[in-house]
Amino acid sequence: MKLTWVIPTFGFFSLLALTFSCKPKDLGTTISGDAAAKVYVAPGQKDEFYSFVSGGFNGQMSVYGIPSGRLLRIIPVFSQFAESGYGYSEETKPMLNTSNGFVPWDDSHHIALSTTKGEHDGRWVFINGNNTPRIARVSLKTFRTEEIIELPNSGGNHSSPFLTANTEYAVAGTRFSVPPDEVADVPISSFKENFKGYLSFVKIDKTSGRMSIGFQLKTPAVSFDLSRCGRGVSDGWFFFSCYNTEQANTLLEVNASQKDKDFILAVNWKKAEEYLKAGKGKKEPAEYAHNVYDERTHSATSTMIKEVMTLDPKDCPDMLYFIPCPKSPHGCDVDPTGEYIVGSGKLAAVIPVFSFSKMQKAITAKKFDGEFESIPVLNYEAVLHGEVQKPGLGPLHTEFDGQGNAITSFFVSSELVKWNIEKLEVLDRVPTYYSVGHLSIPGGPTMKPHGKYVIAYNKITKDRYLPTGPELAQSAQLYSIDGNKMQLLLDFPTVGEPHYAEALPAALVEPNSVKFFKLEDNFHPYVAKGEKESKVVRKGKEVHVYMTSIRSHFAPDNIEGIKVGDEVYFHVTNLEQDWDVPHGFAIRRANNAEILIMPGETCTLKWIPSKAGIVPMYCTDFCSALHQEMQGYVRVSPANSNVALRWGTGVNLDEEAKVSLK
Ligand code: RUQ
Ligand code: CUA
Repeated sequence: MKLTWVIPTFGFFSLLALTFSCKPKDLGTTISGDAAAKVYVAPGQKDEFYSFVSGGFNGQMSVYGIPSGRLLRIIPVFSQFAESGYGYSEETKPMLNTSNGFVPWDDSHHIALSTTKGEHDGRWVFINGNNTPRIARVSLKTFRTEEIIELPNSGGNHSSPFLTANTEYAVAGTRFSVPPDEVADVPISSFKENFKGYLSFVKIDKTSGRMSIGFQLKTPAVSFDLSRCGRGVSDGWFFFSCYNTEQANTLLEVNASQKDKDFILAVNWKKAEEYLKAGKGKKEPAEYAHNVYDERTHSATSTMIKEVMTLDPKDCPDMLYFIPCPKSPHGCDVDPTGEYIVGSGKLAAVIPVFSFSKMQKAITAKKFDGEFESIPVLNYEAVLHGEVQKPGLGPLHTEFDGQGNAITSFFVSSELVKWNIEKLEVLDRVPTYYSVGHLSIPGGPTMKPHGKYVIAYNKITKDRYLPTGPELAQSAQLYSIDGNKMQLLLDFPTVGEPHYAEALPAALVEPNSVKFFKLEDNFHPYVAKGEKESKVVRKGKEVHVYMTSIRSHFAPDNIEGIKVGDEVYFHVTNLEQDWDVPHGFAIRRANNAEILIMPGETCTLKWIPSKAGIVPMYCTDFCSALHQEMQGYVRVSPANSNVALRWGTGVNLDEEAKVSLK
């Protein structure tokens, strides 16, 4: 490998940063006359696409309608979320459990919509937890996080989650190589001996979507950045961009930018499966949480798993190959046919496009340029389809329009560039306002892009919107791509920092959307399926309130006999059996949160009264004209009092209250 650009390279990038402000010259305020009509979704009309957008450092996912850019929902995944009580209710707390205990906030980057035969199937959306390495699965029926699995031996789960064409696996590559969890305490300077890269292959059950770690590949210690699976001709393969092949452990901005070329790692995962079957895997000790939300009990459980299957490439020849790729590649994207693999070297001056069939030939003919830690390095020229010349500065990500073209985002030169994959010719470029990271074409990463629009997800959006103090909204920009020229149609602010986003036709999701949960299918251990079943049960200091809510009262709404220091659980079942009639529940002096209960669901708020007195509780979600009347009282008595436990709704407790026998 050439080492020509050692110092000049660092200078080159700094120079880029200095000379190119991220702000294009024209402010992009003049857009053509019919732009508004193209994104106008009239009142009462619905959008054509759902777009699932990562919330970045907020650890959530948000859902927008496209083309209007209207925010429809925020789905909490890796962070507590006050709007729904996620991570606050007793039922959802286990979702945020990890080998490091309860973690209420994470950073998310990449969205992955499930596919069947390489096309969107509208079943699930996956997203990564970056800091505490995890993958989550969200149901597109309920728009709720159903499952989270932690990944051992990983640090910074960035290259994640990427799905195989039939959603057999979600894969995840570690961004920070680290020593295996079991060998944790080593000198940092022993990077080359002790650190490893780990690629996790998380199996996904065909019907239930349930995740389990199939195996982890132990690879040389590099930083895995992004990935895509093969499809069509390259089905059975995975491609991961890697940087820091210098294996630096300090000042990476210089030390990991030394080499002229880093790598794309090509993984034959079908072969890995064969090696596993042949008994080449090793079970190693590990510790990671697997959290599952069960729709029947409306509750999550967290299980700690103690071992993981690993495969060492040393025992598995012909499974991994390195493709040299200029220079610190970020995005690694595979075109809809599966033949072309696009590496976006964020410090490179060209976009290299690799050919899968050439790669196969090069492997057979053993056209290798040596090895990197015993993994063959393919000859660059032998696997190269060609390079896109002068595409722009700082290429990051590429999506496909399904018409044989690719569109790449350029962070440094702040633009989207469209180019032809076969001919490698630049066809069109448009400015973005300002620094674009990811981009998204509906269906763009699948075998059948839906096309029509490209959305640029921009950072550093100075003066694009009304100022809001030191922090500004990040911005999505929607362009039409169905004409010859890309045309800017709309700006809309986003929640958090959008990294990746993926959009699919509403028709794949809308018909399956759950309207409410059937009460008869509610198997929550503390459900009350009617007001008659509402009750208060004391077990020592623990008090369980089996409460119901219906427009516009709670049962019970008067409770006495609660004592200071009790551990009170309000298990509220929403008896409504109609769409969009949630009830909320809040009680004074709760130091946890409020809860929001969907029709047919049971949700639990834990409350430890700290003072004697009369404590009001009420519904927090405007549910009827008499919402303001939806309230009640709890009498809290001193710890040593002998006020009887009694409760009711619409009765005088002194005359006809229900009294607990316990
Ligand atoms: S990475 S720009 Cu995770 Cu490109 Cu967001
Ligand atoms: Cu129930 Cu407001």
